Amino acid sequence: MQLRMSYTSPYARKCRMVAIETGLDDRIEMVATQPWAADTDLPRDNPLCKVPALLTRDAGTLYDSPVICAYLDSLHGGTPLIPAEGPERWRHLRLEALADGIIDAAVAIRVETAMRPEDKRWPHWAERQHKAVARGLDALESEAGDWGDTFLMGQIAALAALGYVDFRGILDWRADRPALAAWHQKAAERPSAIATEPKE
Ligand SMILES: N[C@@H](CCC(=O)N[C@@H](CS)C(=O)NCC(=O)O)C(=O)O
Repeated sequence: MQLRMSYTSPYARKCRMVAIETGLDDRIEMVATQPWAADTDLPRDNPLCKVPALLTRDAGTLYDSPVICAYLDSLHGGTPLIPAEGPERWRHLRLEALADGIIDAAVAIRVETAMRPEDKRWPHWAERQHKAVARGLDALESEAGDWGDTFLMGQIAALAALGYVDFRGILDWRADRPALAAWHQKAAERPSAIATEPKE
């Protein structure tokens, strides 16, 4: 399999962490791809021109990150990262959606501040995204105290979201969210987290 990814993308980081946590990383070749490059051939594999995209033998090319994570989770014989059924399944899929939403808002802030020409910026839009990040992190704070050592899909996505918020300096979140900060400090020491830390 080949994963078209970038080393800064939090969405790709979710997939890379899932690959490591499930022992599939040896079967996946990382193909660094810059989706914003003018001459990129990425639309050949993902018409949306976004990373990540996973090229597989049996299922064609897959996107986006929740689909890729679910596919990888179907390939191994260990404990599923997405529980197969019951309330836990929906808890983890909801947590992933929450974390992805935090990432969406953080990426929008990044685009607004680092890429959009200054005369085209819309402060109201940026403020909405900042509020979404803050509320999303508050929601994670309300649950993180119960996570203990559990590290399944919801926690993987949460770690990717927090890592990106830190990497881009979006929000100084720790002081008001002690349970999440304590959880993050420990979870960030996992080999899958260390191996996938965002870098330019
Ligand atoms: N919902 C998608 C989002 C993917 C995404 O937005 N990736 C960013 C990189 S962090 C990208 O490729 N952006 C290029 C663009 O928006 O044109 C997923 O979960 O995979």
